This record gives sequence, structure tokens and C-alpha cells, in this order.
Amino acid sequence: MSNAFSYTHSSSTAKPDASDMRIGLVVTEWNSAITERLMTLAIEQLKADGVQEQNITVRRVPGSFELIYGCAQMQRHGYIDAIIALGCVIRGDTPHFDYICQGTTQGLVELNLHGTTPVINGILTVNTEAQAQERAETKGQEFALTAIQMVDFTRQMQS
Ligand code: DLZ
Repeated sequence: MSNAFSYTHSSSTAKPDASDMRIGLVVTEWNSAITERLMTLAIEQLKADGVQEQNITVRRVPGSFELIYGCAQMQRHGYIDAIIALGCVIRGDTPHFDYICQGTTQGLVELNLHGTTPVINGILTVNTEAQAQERAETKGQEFALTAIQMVDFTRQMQS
């Protein structure tokens, strides 16, 4: 497992100490083959970057629309420093795709604006399952890195 900070940051950027960071993941059961893969790779990356296994919390919700409530609950009760919302919305023959994407995006925006914990938008929005499978191989790691960066950002603001 590569260390995300070694390939996405210049050598002058200090790697954040993630050893005491508490990261939550809220994961959908819809398209679970994709979301479980995102979760597995995200957790592997978190650990590779120093997050302790006991500081990683996973909770599941039915679909992407429920990520909003799930993340809001975790913000309130989770004792968590950053939350990764993992979902996958695949375009179908109905307008559902657009409603779900708009609704969940807006909901996660609200949580970032008004909550005290950063929420990472880890929802894949794709046309086909094949696209989702391809993206799932790299995106979980990116979401993990983003969560660590946002905890580090918060700590810098507070120091
Ligand atoms: C209803 C629905 C549909 C059609 N497609 C998806 C999808 O591709 N990905 C996903 O995460 N959830 C989907 N859902 C379920 C909604 O997110 C939600 O669970 C239901 O509308 C109930 O609120």
C-alpha cells in the first residue's frame, strides 16, 4: 500500500500525524459491491497513512440519500474528526439519478457548512457499473487522503 502523501504532495509538505485521528465511514448498501470496495481501499489507505484501526468507525445506511442523515448523526454522536460518505449512484432510465445526486450533494454541502466535522463526498456518480468498478479502484484512497487533510486543516486552524 502506497503512502498517499508521498505521491500527491511535494517533498516540502509535512505528512500530518494521523495516529490519533478518528475517521468515520458511512457506507451505502445500494451498489454494495462498489461501496464495499471503496470502503476497503479507503481503510487500507487510512491505515497506511497512520490512522489506528480502533479509531476507524464504519456504519451502513440503505442508499445514497440516507448518507445525509447517517453523516449528520455521526457528526452529532460519533466522537469523530472527519467523515467519509461512500455511495455509488448509477444512471438508470428514470430521473431518479438526477434527484438523488442533487439531493445528496446539497445535503452534504449543508453538513459541511453547518456541522463541526468535515464530510468528504465519496459518492461515485456514473453512467455504468463498469465505470463504477474502474473508479472504485482509485477513489477510496483519494477520499481517505482528503479526510486526513481536512482533519489536519482543522487542527491547524485551532492551533
Ligand atoms: C432509489 C435508488 C435508485 C433508483 N438508485 C440508487 C443508486 O443508484 N444508488 C444509491 O445509493 N441509491 C439509489 N436509490 C436509493 C436512494 O438512495 C434511497 O435509498 C431511496 O430513495 C430511499 O430514500
